[in-house]
Amino acid sequence: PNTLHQRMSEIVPNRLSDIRIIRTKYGKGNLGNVTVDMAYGGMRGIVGLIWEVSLLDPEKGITLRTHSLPELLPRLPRGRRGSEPMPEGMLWLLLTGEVPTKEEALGLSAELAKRGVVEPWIEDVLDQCPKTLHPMTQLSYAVNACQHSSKFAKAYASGVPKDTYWQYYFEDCLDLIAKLPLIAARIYRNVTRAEGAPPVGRGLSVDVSLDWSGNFARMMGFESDEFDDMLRLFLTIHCDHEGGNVSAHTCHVVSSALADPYLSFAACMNGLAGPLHGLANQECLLFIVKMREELGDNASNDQVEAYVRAIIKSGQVIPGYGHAVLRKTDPRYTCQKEWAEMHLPDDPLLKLVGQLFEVVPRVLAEGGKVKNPWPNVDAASGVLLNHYGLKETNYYTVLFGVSRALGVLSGTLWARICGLPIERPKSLTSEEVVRLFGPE
Ligand code: FCX
Repeated sequence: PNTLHQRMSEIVPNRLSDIRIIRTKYGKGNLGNVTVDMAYGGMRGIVGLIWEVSLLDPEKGITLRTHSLPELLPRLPRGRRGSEPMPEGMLWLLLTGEVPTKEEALGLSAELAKRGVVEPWIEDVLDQCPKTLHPMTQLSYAVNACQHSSKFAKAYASGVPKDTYWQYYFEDCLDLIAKLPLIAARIYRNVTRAEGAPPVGRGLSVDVSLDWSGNFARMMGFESDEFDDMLRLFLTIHCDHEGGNVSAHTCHVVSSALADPYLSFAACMNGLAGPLHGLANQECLLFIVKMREELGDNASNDQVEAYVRAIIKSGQVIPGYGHAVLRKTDPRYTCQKEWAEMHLPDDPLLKLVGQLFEVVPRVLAEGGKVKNPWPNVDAASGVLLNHYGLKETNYYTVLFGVSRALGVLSGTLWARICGLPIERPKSLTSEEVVRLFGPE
């Protein structure tokens, strides 16, 4: 079968010629007006980015290379073990636009396993982190450190031609994706070790007979096939959500200065660690667990509603609900909820997830302030992880981050393939707004 690099080398020239035609034909097309409110309002609705690998529709949710999630999941190849798609297949799709064959996905899996090594001093650095250092901080720290072996940074410094940049970028992206399970599993083992126990030390390594996700699960210390499948699903569906969200956009802007994939992705992880973005999956499980502690296992919908109203009244948000772009239930929530209903129907936390779905959208919709009252990707994921024994909520965003690497590095690599320039939108001061629009 084709390797990913071979296939990319065939696709890139054709795609670049398509893009040249698109720009010649439509380059002067108008993408909309920008108002002062949009500039103050988090740039909502301003179209200002090209992100080749995915597109978010407010009603239908994410499309990955034109495929909706429910249509794509059954089509992605399964590995030698398990019944859920291999995230490697998603990576192939995002980079090439083509659903890979099973052989191609397995080939990519083997290639990632071969590349999955981390310099020993970086392992030592992680072992020296205090257990109390947030796992996302440790992740960002380790990814930055891996920049030491960036092939792109070295090639750039040696003056390679611009049209070959993407080849080195590609190498770094695959190396980084391959290293992530090892890095993230080490962080997990260190933060969950018993009080007084030594850190992981030597001896954690990738098994070349396992897939990317299987390796990750095994190195974290999880052994069951069902956990492996749940992780495959999690890592496949959290990969990308078009280019303007905080993590993807951060990766894109940092990389536009030709910072290598390690530096760009570490910055992206710092954005994902914000509570309004990726950290919401941690917040979400904490919210559900606390609600259960207060209301018990047989709470009525009326009690759940009163609880939710009190939280909103105190000025807090309901984690797992709302979205900046989506205006319907997130399909990523739906597929996790369906998995949970099939595999853990009696989990008491799942019952609360269902009750929240019955109550929260109606409550949030009152008054019309919240633009999307429906659940997002984070509303169900914590319950799945918790069910299989992954109970350390402050680790959840690391799992999100490992998955996000597939999407943001694919989107960013395509930005380098297209030779997009350094990003530099114009900003204004408030005085300038008055000068432009106000009375003399
Ligand atoms: N609970 C309570 N209030 C909410 C709310 C929620 N879940 N979602 C939005 N609101 C409030 C906002 O706080 C804002 O209030 P303000 O005007 O007093 O500041 C108002 O409704 C309008 O916000 P809206 O335009 O609908 O939403 P934004 O685009 O500003 O923000 C997020 C979108 C996702 C940040 C917001 O809905 C939120 O805070 N949700 C809870 C946190 C969460 O689940 N984040 C994860 C999102 C995502 F899936 C991810 O990135 O991982």
